[in-house]
Amino acid sequence: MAANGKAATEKVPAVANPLSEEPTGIASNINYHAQFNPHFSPFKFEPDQAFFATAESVRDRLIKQWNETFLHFHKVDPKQTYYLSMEYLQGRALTNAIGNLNIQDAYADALNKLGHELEEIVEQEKDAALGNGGLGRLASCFLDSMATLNLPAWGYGLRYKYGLFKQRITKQGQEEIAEDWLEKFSPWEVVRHDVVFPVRFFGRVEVNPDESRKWVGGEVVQALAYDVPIPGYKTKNTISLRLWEAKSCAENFNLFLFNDGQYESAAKLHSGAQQICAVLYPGDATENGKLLRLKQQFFLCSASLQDIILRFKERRSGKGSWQWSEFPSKVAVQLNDTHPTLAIPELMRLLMDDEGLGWDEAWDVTTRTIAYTNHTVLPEALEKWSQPVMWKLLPRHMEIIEEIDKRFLAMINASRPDLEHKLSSMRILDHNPQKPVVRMANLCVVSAHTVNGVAQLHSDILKAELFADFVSIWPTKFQNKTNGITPRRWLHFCSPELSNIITKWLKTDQWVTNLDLLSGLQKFADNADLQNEWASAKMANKQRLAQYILHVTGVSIDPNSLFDIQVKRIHEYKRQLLNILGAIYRYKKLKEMSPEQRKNTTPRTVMIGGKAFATYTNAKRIVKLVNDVGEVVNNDPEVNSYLKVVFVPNYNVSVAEKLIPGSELSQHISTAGMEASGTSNMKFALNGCLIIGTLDGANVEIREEIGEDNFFLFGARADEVPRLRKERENGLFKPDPRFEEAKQFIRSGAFGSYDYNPLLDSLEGNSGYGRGDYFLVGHDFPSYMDAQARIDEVYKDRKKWLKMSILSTAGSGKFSSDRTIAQYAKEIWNIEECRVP
Ligand code: HBZ
Repeated sequence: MAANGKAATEKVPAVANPLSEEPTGIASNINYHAQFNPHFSPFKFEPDQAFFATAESVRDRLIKQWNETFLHFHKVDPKQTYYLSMEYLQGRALTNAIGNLNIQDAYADALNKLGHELEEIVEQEKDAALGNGGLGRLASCFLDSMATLNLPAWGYGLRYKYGLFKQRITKQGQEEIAEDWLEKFSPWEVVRHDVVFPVRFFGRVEVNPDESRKWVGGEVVQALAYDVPIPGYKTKNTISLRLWEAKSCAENFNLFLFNDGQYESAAKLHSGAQQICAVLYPGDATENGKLLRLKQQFFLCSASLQDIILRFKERRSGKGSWQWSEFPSKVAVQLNDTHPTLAIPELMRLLMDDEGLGWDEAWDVTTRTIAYTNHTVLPEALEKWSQPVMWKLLPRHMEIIEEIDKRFLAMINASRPDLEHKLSSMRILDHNPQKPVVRMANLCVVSAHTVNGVAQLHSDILKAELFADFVSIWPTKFQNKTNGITPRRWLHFCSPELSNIITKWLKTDQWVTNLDLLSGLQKFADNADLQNEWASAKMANKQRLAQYILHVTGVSIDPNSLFDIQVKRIHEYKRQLLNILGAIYRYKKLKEMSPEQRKNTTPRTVMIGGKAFATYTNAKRIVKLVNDVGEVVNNDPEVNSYLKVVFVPNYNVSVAEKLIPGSELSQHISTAGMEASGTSNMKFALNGCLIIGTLDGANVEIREEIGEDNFFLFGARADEVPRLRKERENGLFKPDPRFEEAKQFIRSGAFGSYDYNPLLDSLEGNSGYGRGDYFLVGHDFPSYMDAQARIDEVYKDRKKWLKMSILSTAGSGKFSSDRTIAQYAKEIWNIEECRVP
């Protein structure tokens, strides 16, 4: 039943006019889907059903643009980019789709006619969380920009049944629950039963009389395509995210065994195939389910490359004769970190064994096609695959990798004898007898035409450290592409109030696709009218956020307090522990103050959210600590009007869309040199939120852009970190008394009886990463607290704070993913706009 209590389906006729732009026509079309969708009873029209019907009606119009885009690309046959990523964090799609199509108002009216509110319907959608964190969300922002810039580009990924887990907070801390995002179905995907490719595992290599080779035997799994439309903003161009699902073929079901009553054996190959896309790999540097993960990676690479090659042939054959050497002028493949590295030997195999090219020709095509992005310097996140496992699963690919390694070795020996002593660390194959492995990053660096980092500092570190020896061989191979975020999702749609104010003051809405225009706000930063409008938009967002926090945690927070937020994966290098230790110290001092003294402090609400990997013990302890601190502080009537500490449960894309617009201060406080870029820092800054941060990742560039006076800087610089760690090891570190006091307060049991000693011990002596306080929480604590004290003071000066807030937004133009993608297009992919007329 509709929200207004009437069976709305009776009032509005069901007419399928998928392209109607006015509310009545849209309402009819929604109604049509509500009545004829086989998944629901036509007699009900409750919010979830209304969501699916609305989404399907939007999909109708997307499909039209999508087909036109596909046909246009086919006709023009431009060079096209294929983005290969094991992760996409798409979040919800409805607001984004109607926003990009510029039909939000008509849809809101249409839903009203049907007795629903758009805001309520939007909340029915489950997040598509096919990613772990920053790397996956970056891929999704990139797709939005590729479509918006009218670039011929597609994404390829895997259709996991279970994406990132749902986080539930209990007395014990974090609990992980499988999240079935496809529980009902996804209204956005279109299954392509005609797009199926075989993917082989295991088996053996046969050598033919002419020395050519063939990979045979083993198991074959079918890759079935599901396409998700990705609309650009105010353009017809709608590109594809093609997600592969693994299927078994009927021959793999053993009817003989089944009839013999051996049901499990009969279905063994079948269920093996289903496992491949069952769950997203729990990323962020962990050891897990190695063989399955390797299978997933190969599955993505093999299916995608077969598809790409087929499309290349189809498009070329329409143009008369063609040659394989043209492939790199028609195809660019970008590897999102090393996870799809197997695309390199797989492309070589397809070209040599299936298409009959010789090594040199295949190598030339492959290396001119593939480029690689690195997203981390953390040693534990650099992928290394066991050689024996690889020989078993992918024998032909290991032959090819051996040959690449052999030729690389020969090249060095012939041309760079000075690097001979470096060869053992530069080689692709590490023949350490205890643990022989394939170094995937080295395979990428040797084979890709371009290697890039994701922020200037990170790219510099890659060149100076991780890949320094390779730089001396190929100095021009290495680039920087500072990350970006889509301004559509991360400002225009998630904060319509602020977006309207910006449009009003800039007298144009062009900033939505040309974010540099935001700099036009600089000259109004002191303007009292703008400041008042800005403050009231921020306040509205804070109030909405406060309602949300109350709803999900039961904690009531004061919208007049400073909203201080840190949301990201929980990891020791991201230093949520530094944040909570600071909050604990603040709490202790508040307790020691007189009521009069407290009145002079700046009231704060500290919000921390993020998921910890299930077996990362210290990360889970941090989650528990934040919750325990919140329990004590929020229930302490003496101080709880001056400080609240809230753990925001189940942080994901749609939660971020609620938090970021309501933020005033956000924390990006990783140990310098460890966060490759960070992207939430950009989202917060864009929304007028001030940053407290270290000189790490993209913080460096954000500070440059918005001005150092508008950034609360603290902590060691990346180039000081090695020395500080040494000093610490040698017992030369003298802790700040405030740091000792905060830790001691936890040890005293102020936050309950849970044993936090193992966590606190990681900040002392010889533990953690083998050395005490590897992440330098102790070293940075005093400068962090000093920066926090500056923040408290500045916040009291409303005008100054608002000016800094406006300047943050004004200085964020560089961090549009449109800028990032335009740079990839020009400087790496060599592709051009291909706009649907
Ligand atoms: O990529 C992140 C970086 O930590 C962050 O600084 C950067 O902004 C972002 C986009 O460039 N890296 C990840 O998110 N990494 C993973 O999620 C990951 C996933 C699977 C793995 C290893 C890491 O096996």
